[in-house]
Amino acid sequence: MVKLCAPDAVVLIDGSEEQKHRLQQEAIATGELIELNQQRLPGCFLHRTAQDDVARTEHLTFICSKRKKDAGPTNNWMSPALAYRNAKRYFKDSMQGRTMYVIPFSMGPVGSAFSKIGVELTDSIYVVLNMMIMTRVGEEVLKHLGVDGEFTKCLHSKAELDIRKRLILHFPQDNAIWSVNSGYGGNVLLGKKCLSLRIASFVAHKEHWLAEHMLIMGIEEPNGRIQYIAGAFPSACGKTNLAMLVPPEGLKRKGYRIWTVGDDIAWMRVDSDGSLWAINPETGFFGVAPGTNSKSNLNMAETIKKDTIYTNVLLKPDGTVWWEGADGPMPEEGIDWRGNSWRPGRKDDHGAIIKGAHPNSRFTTPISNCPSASFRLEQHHGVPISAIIFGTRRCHLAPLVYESFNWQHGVFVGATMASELTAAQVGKLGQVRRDPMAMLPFCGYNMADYFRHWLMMGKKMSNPPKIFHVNWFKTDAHGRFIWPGFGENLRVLEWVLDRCNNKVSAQQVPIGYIPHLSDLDMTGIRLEEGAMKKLFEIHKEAWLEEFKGIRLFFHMFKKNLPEELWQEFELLKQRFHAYTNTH
Ligand code: OXD
Ligand code: MN
Repeated sequence: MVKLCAPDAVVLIDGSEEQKHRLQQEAIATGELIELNQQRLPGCFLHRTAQDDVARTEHLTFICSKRKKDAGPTNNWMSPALAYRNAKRYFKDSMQGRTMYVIPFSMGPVGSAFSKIGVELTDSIYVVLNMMIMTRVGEEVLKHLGVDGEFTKCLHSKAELDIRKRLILHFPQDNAIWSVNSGYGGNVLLGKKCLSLRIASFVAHKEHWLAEHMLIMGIEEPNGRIQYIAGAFPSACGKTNLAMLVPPEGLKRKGYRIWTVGDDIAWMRVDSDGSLWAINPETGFFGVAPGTNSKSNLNMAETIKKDTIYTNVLLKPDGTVWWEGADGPMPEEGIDWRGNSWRPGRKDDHGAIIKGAHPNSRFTTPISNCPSASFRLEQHHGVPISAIIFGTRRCHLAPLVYESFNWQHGVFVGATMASELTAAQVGKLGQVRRDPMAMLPFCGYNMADYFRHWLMMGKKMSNPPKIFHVNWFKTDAHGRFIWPGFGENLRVLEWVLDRCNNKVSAQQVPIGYIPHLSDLDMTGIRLEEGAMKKLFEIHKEAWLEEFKGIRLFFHMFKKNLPEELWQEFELLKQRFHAYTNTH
């Protein structure tokens, strides 16, 4: 790789504080990082990306399996030979005048049976410093790897940061990832989406475990019992907030405590007790800044006060940072994410208000700083999962919560997940996008095989987690959210755990089990008249309409779709056939 990229120097990242400090100073000197006010935000820095390099570029992301059908109909595919050839052109001499950093990293506690090792080569100090927050990095990893250990070979170069030459390539058969011409986290912190989801899902299929786009949280009752939930939600649907939820006033008397294990990725294995156990392979959060404040997420607001790298937020004159929806008043001036001088209310040439922070501006921050961080983060065997929840964003269709009938039906629920696009995404507002298990952009192999793998995993467990579906986003006739969300979501999780613990019965409807309303603790919360009824309405016509989308989606996989999913679809249709709108 040195021969290909031709760096001036090669530096091995040892994971030491001294080296980190040196790199921070170097990045400040080159302008890659801006040092923030160290009294107010100790250990914090700001970074700005190129203006066309602010989010994951799914259309430039490829699964380069030998056969196209192994990537499946939902992934972009390129043959390995062509992908290597194309990318080599961009990597050629790309590090001239730069240093190549060699980052040995472990996803998961070093030495755990869950964990996987990667080595990322990069010409970006920003990447090095972010990887030091997000993963376990350095000599300890190399020692564990030994001279002949298996590792994912990750190559990254900023090259020219040219979007026309950007490629994010995954070679599952070679256990390799090549990323070029980007500096955006999701494209370049190769331990995250690229290794821990796309490559890991491929490996997990072979090795009989699950690599999922899921948060992991523990809910502790006053008697000290902690139960863990894993939850898959599409990007930007509140996974991070849920993972570190603060119990609402009305439930305070019950003395719950929430433990955050992870906010984005879960690796799960069947243990000898027949249950599913999970680790979060990461050690940091790469969270969305806008909307984060001490009301929406108190634990995160505390976490990001130190040791944090901010990307594309507004810089205030006092050397602190701000974003739309941050705590405190809107600043009177600042430098926006593009590096331009900014004042509130200023408009661009099209008459749109210029934002201080990019809507996808981020912070990279260590989990260990989080007040709700689980004490089991370093435990090699992970935590046992009692329930899996699949969450979507639907204005009308899905009720606040329902439980699947069994594992196979739960897999169908996950496989048919879909969300309505929001203003933050490209596409028609309200348009539905299928996002099975929230893995559409992250599954490293054919999704039909992935569904089959999920079905098979259910058969391996004598005590599988129960599978639920939630939707925090139902709206009323005026387009307002009916459910307040945030901490109040604990009321729903409480019911989920009551079901896992066989404490309450439920009502059967065609899509699954929904709560008896009296089983949801609504102490201290007042919703509008009829709100609860609306939250649990099952609209036959709307579901019949939904079936068209499901059928189209399933047909994409042709004969490869597991028969069990067609069966579940049939059963669902039959249950609706016998159903009249009673709710
Ligand atoms: C993320 C994402 O950044 O899902 O976590 O896009
Ligand atoms: Mn994510």
